[in-house]
Amino acid sequence: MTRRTGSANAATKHSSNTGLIIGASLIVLALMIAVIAAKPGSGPAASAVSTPAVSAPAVAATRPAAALTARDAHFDFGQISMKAGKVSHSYWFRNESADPVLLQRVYTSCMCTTATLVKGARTIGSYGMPGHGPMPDVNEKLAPGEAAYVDAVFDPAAHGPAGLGPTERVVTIEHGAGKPLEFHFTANVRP
Ligand SMILES: [Cu+2]
Repeated sequence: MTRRTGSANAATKHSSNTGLIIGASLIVLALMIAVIAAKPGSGPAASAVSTPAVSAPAVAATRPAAALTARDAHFDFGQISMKAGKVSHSYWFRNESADPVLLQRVYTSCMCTTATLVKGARTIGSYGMPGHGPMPDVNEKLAPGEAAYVDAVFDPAAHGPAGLGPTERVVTIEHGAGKPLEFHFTANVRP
């Protein structure tokens, strides 16, 4: 009984207060509009300065430097022997972009080096130096977030005695999302 009466009184008080609050708010709002209208330049100018300063670094941070990124683009075989035969190294790379990337061509910088593309359970290639035998296009799509690798095989005996000493070779992947990806290796070839 008492609770009901109390709540009824509170409701009555509340509704009468609401009228006062709305009235006061309208006066305050009218004053604010008058102040803003009196200085038309201040409001828009302030927001125009602050908006690019905040949004520009955020956009740059979310955009990756390249769609395809290599885990390690350089490898050193160290000292290797012609007699011991071929050596190989796998270079992993990943599609960091939100779109599929078309892998167009894979080739090497010299006929002593071949490269095989391995994507999932599939082995594609191998590919050699342009101008040395047939060079079919790869035409494989790498899905967003998907990783693959190229297996580079170097034959230190391919050049005979002329191939002794320090050497460097490159495996290149041309793709549809910017600068070609390059994988380098070095070796010091001994007899
Ligand atoms: Cu060579």
